Amino acid sequence: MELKTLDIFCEIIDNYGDIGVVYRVAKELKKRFENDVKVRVFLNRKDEFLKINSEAENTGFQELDQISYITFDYLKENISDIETSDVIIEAFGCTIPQEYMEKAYNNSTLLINLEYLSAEDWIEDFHLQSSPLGKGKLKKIFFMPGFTEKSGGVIADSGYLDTVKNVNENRDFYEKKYLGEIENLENSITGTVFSYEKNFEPLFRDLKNLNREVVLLALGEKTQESMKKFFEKNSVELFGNQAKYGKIKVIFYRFLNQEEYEELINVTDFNFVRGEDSFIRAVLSGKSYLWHIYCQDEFAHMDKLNGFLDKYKRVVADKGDNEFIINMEKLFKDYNFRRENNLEMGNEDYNYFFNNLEKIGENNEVFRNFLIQNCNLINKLKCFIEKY
Ligand code: TRH
Repeated sequence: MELKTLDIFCEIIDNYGDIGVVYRVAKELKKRFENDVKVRVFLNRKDEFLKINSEAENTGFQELDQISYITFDYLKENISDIETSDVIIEAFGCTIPQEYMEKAYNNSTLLINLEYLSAEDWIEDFHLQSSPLGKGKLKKIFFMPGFTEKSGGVIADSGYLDTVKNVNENRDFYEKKYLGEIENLENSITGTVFSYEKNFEPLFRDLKNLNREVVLLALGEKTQESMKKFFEKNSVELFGNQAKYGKIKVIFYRFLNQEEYEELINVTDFNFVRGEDSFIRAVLSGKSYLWHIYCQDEFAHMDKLNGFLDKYKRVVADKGDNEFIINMEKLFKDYNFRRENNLEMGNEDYNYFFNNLEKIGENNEVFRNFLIQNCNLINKLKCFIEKY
């Protein structure tokens, strides 16, 4: 199919991942389809979008970098003037407004349900399977992101890969931009922490014993609130946006727009990330990272984590370092083992991580290169649409 129009629907429930993914996919598909594809993004609400894109305004319809961003309310009010697109992407199985769907059944060709990232094996069987809609000529298919060749892959957008390269080639510039206020930067280990509710006692305990200058950039409200709990308990005072605990300095960083966040995590030595979009950014940076996975009922998040660890091990196993695998697997599991997002104390021990940042980075680079070469979601999605 020669794609001329593409609409992407996004229903934000909470957090930033849904819009984070949609914003990224919209920008990249606009760039990658060589003909002039008209791309529109429809959103149920704007709050999170306003935070990750500092150019965005609080309005029902706006155009940013040749992509239209339209609220569901605006769509419903103006439905008689809005035509549906050739291809529709419904992000994470969201509910597309009925008014739009009624028109789409007969006027659109393909509805792609772009699902959440999962490392579990069963997704390969579902990837690109169709599902009847029972009306009109519109066909629905499932697109299943994952970590294998047979899955939909991960979003390795050229915009982000260019950022990684650019930051690596211009380190001094970006260090000044993001870490300029840090004294003794050359002798410090720096890292970002972006998490859900978490008890940071084990992290501060192990970092204190490390006896090195460490700077933690705490990102997002949940991380900062969780760290504040630790500070209160240990009588650590916050001066402005900074606190000191032994040789550890914590900076409560402002919320960045998405492009700035991408730059920042490529300047620091390690990154603790959460959700799926920041996780994949960390994976594609090839640095050391820990993933705080979104907690689900009945420990479903642990199945997802185990799926990821299996895929990771398969790729890096050739390096033959058993000690590395055992230690990292244990830390990922301990970091995430919880029934719900709360401040329950975990069993994690960070010593291996902080003593082996370089080695972890080397292994992560192998995994990153494998994903870029074999599991690029954007290439797969573009190819699927073109062949359809
Ligand atoms: O915000 P998240 O926790 O989103 C999650 C996931 O989407 C998860 O799959 C979903 O089930 C759950 O919400 C409800 O984490 P994630 O996916 O890492 O998205 C964060 C986005 O925010 C990412 O695009 C990076 C961006 N970001 C900024 O733009 N600026 C910042 O300062 C920070 C910390 C993040």
